[in-house]
Amino acid sequence: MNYSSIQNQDPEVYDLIKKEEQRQKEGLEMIPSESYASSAVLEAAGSIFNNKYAENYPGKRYYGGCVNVDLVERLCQKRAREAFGVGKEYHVNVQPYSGSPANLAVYIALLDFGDPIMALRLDHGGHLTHGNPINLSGRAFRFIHYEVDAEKETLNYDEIAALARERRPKLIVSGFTSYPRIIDFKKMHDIAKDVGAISMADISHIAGLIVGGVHPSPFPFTDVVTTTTHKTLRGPRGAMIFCKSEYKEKIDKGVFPGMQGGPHEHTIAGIAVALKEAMKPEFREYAEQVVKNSKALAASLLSEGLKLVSGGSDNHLLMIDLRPFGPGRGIFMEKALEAAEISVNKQPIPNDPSPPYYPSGVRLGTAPLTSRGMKEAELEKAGALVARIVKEFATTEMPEDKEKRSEAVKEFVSTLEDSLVIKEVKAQVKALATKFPVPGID
Ligand code: DSN
Repeated sequence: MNYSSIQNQDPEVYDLIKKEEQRQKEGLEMIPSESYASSAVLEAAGSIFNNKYAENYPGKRYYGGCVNVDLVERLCQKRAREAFGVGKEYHVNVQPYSGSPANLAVYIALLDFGDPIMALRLDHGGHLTHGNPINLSGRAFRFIHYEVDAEKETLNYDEIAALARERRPKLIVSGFTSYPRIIDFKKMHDIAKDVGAISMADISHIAGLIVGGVHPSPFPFTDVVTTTTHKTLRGPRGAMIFCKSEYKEKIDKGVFPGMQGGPHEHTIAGIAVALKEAMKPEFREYAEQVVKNSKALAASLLSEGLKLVSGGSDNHLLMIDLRPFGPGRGIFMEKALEAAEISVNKQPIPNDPSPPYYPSGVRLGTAPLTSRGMKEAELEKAGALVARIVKEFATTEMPEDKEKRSEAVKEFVSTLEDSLVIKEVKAQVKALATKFPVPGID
């Protein structure tokens, strides 16, 4: 990317962009909700479509001068249908600013406040907008949470069906934020239909895997499908809502004017570019490699004696269960790995004894490294580096006293600078990372 104008006009922001470039190049980005967008996607998302107001939908805007944004939005909608292999039986709204407003727009469009909705519990892999009490979704609707199986830590469709029959929700959400296994969207849809509920799939994490043909699709049966566009799909930070045609009017009204004002047409242009890229054969290869890389990473971590939620991964992500070391240690691992330039995020795991800010797991994903061209050998190496840090630092105890936790984290971080293990791993991380170009940077 060429940042010469920023360099001339705003050296402070320019310096931060350059530092972030360096961080993204020299480190191992392993956060499963992230990936690298191409230069073409970044150019479109940074384009002069940024300047245009265009409330409402193509052909019926509240502003003049929408000739080009109408075309770009329609192009994006057409490509979205093509990429996901759906016909006119589905409408797609490409205006949601991101995944959270997309999910909330669906709820307010199709339900009344207080209506019952079923979704997966947050610490079992669900998202904040899947009814967490501190999120608007959980405050405005009556969520009934299902769980993963206590032993296998995977979805138990019989239990979900029984809960649905007992509680009669009006909408059932499948699709998750932190679930490392294949989701049977057809079963989830059938469970919803059995109780007269709307089926909704939030495919934000796995959209790229679905387009790439390595995860079963929620189409052509699921009533409503939401997705962000910036995770495995590698677009700009935005979202889309697919719905069966019968819900078109309500969904469009739910997004605008129900939830949002003017759409971000520059983002929509970027999504259009990303969708074109996602239909190329190279994208399918990338999606296949993402899954192979997750399996290689899982095998590497397991061979180091670490425990993984559900025992492994079928998609782009996995979670290390740190409970064998003790509860609440995810934050220590996130900090220690960050000190070695490996980016992961602390993550609640099923039946976590600790709260979400001090959870007992870390979550890792393979999409960013795969988009740099890394394969199984590199992911095995990355797994060994992660395991070295975990085994060295996960023995640090998290105080039971809530008041003492933040101080314990500060103290822990202060010890990392002089750690020889961190220094060694960081050098190996840099050697591994810098062998591979970064889309959008190099
Ligand atoms: N917060 C995102 C994630 O990291 O999974 C989902 O919105």
